[in-house]
Amino acid sequence: MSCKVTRRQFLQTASLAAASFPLTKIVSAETGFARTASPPPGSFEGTRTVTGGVCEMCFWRCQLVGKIRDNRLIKLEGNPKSIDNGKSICARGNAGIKLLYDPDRLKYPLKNVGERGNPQWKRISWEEALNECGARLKAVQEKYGGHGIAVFPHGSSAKYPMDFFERVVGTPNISEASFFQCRGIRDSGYMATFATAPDENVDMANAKAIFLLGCHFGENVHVSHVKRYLKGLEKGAKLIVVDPRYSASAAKSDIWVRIKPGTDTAFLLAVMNYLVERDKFDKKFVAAHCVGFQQFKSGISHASLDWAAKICDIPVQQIREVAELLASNAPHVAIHPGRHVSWHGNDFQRLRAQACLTALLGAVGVQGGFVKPKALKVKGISWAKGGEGVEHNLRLLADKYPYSPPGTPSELIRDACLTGKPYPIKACVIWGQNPMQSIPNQQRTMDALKQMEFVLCVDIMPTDITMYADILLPEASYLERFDFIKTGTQWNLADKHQQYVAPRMPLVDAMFECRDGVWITNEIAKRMGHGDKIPVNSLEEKVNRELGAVNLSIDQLRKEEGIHIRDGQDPYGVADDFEVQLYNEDIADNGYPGVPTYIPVEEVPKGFTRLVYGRSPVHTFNRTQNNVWLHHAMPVNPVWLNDEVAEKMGLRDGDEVSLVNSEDIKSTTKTVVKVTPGIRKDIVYMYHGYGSRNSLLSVGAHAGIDDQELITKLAIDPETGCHGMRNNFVKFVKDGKVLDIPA
Ligand SMILES: Nc1nc2c(c(=O)[nH]1)N[C@H]1C(S)=C(S)[C@@H](COP(=O)(O)OP(=O)(O)OC[C@H]3O[C@@H](n4cnc5c(=O)[nH]c(N)nc54)[C@H](O)[C@@H]3O)O[C@H]1N2
Ligand SMILES: Nc1nc2c(c(=O)[nH]1)N[C@H]1C(S)=C(S)[C@@H](COP(=O)(O)OP(=O)(O)OC[C@H]3O[C@@H](n4cnc5c(=O)[nH]c(N)nc54)[C@H](O)[C@@H]3O)O[C@H]1N2
Ligand code: SF4
Ligand SMILES: [Mo]
Repeated sequence: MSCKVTRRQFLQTASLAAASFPLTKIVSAETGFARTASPPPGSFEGTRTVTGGVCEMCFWRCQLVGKIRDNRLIKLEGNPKSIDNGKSICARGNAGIKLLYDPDRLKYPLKNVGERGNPQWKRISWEEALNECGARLKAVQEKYGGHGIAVFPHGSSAKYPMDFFERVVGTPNISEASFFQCRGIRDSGYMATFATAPDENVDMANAKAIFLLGCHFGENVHVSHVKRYLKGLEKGAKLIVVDPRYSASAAKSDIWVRIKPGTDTAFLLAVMNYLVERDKFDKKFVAAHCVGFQQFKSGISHASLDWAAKICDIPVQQIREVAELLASNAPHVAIHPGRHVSWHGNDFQRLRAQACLTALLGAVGVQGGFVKPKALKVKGISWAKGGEGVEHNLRLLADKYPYSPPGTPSELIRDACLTGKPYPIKACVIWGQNPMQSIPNQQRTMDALKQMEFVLCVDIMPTDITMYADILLPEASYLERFDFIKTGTQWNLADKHQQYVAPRMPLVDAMFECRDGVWITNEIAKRMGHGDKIPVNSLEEKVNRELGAVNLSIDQLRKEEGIHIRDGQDPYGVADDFEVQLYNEDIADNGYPGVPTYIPVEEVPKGFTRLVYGRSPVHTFNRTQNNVWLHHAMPVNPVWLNDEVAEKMGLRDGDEVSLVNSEDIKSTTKTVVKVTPGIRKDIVYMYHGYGSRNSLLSVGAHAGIDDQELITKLAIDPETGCHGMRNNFVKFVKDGKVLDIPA
């Protein structure tokens, strides 16, 4: 397959859908907002441009400008000054307008006068809401201690409240989705190998070969990252994609390895063993930087091509081809570390193997390889430390998960909630996370929430999780608030290395009664008796003081169109003391394999198929489901089914189905079948984030199937405590009849 793709053609795929939806118009009785599905008017006459926006439709934080007419934001664009995303933003970034003016947004504080999970909302004043939050959180703290509270944060605005609960209230039960269901294992796996976390800064733009394990760029979209990938392809890099599905990246690949899910570590071990046995590894790099080579070599010596081919269900020849292609392009190979890596509960070992492969190829600190470009550090101002300390940390108490990412594994928190051991957890603060859809086994989440004495949610939309709040507070959206200071680097410009600083500045004033997170946290802190410890009085002051520490200010940034650019440093080169633990003694001492090891995952039971999920190119998880532009681009999440299997089952493209899993949990909503040769016969695939159950979402509710509803079997990664989510098995239900999946 060729990889002759231009950047334009590629970005078209993502933007096409967003541009071609039908015209519909719904007017909300409550706000009078028109919900038009039409694109913004083509002419921007009479608009003024506001700079300083930073997108948070996802967490890549592209820099934005907004076009404003009649006090209304009518268009978002990439900030032309940006050396990161440039003028480009993705379909989701564009559609931020429709989040801002979504009639269903949370507008004022609400109190649940019904039940958790089946709420009835009563509008209350901020004063009443904050008094209740303060009093009830304080009561739980007094009765159970700081560790009687759990926090589920996500996103830039959640850091300040998270620090308050951790450092001042003494809450060790903090679980971020980005760590325990996303990329935490990657960071831990690389830390245990390279002593540094990878970021995604692998130098794809300058690589001769790019190796993607499960990453599917084009569906997974982070603008500047995708640009680096495309730049590499345009310059002729070979592309290897390991994926059970013919993904957007597989479609551009030179080698597509249609691997059996869960077996990637076996594949990596065989590639590495082949390189070692044939002396095709970087001996100089290994001698200079790697420890434990002999143990490593003997530890992987069983991994023959035949052994792996059988386990991975792929041709022997293909593994050899991959190894040869990597070796012949080394060291300029980009072994991508991945991002969502919580797959099967055997993931830490796979991430270690990926890091080891990178080292064997000497692909560190070189063009095309693993690099660590240095961005300017802007230190955040936050609460001073001084809570109860770590002795109550669940993770430490249980003496479990020595390689856990920062925070506490979500499962340990739910265990404590449900058993009261080692201590009860009786209040919960959920801020920018939707644990209903981000954490597997929804029943356990519901049960954990139901036993709480108090649940606070701070969000911008009504979602599946907000239905469990006692008090629900409306935060200002990312277009209406100061916030996070984004820093980064650009090292692909011809001989020029640059870095930038871009604080989030509001493009419009906050609407309704929405308030920012610093204000909300401070007001709660005062009412919990911690007013004396407040580190900063407003979000604007916080950002201004943080900028001050690097000789900048909000005023200065306004003059600089929202982005300050400085000279950067050459990211290439390897420090003399950079050390790679091919064999990690500490891991072995903790009772886990010290050499990367393949651990088999549960096989698909007869009559079922494995449920696999991933990113939709036009949505971010669940958070964008009510966005009318994005909804029109992809209203449901079709379930991909292999064509031969479909034929045997009598299913046709577009058939309406629901799914039932091997624990007899049935999806509460339906979707359609997508029949395709581009998927293995032993899996089905769907986009994550659909199937919201909150009826207040007038666009997104009940559209498509929520994959998380069907992910009930837990697979905990033994080294890290993170959740593996791809060991669940389903059957189809059509017209009320359960259909077995043929062998
Ligand atoms: N089954 C399954 N589970 C997964 C994944 C998967 O693919 N499949 N993906 C995993 C990954 S990679 C990740 S990163 C996580 C994502 O997990 P989450 O970040 O929890 O994802 P969302 O479901 O989008 O929920 C986000 C919540 O934050 C709210 N929100 C959005 N913006 C703001 C804001 O500015 N302020 C506040 N206060 N709230 C806001 C949204 O309305 C929503 O309620 O999920 C993980 N879990
Ligand atoms: N459009 C869009 N882009 C996003 C996001 C978004 O919500 N929307 N979210 C961002 C975030 S927070 C994250 S973490 C990243 C996630 O993006 P990725 O890290 O790319 O993760 P997923 O989307 O979960 O990846 C799913 C891919 O893995 C393949 N796969 C499934 N099982 C296996 C297996 O066992 N082995 C192999 N080799 N492959 C397998 C699937 O077929 C699919 O192609 O995307 C980021 N970018
Ligand atoms: S990748 Fe898209 S959604 Fe994410 S920050 Fe950039 S423009 Fe926004
Ligand atoms: Mo993620």
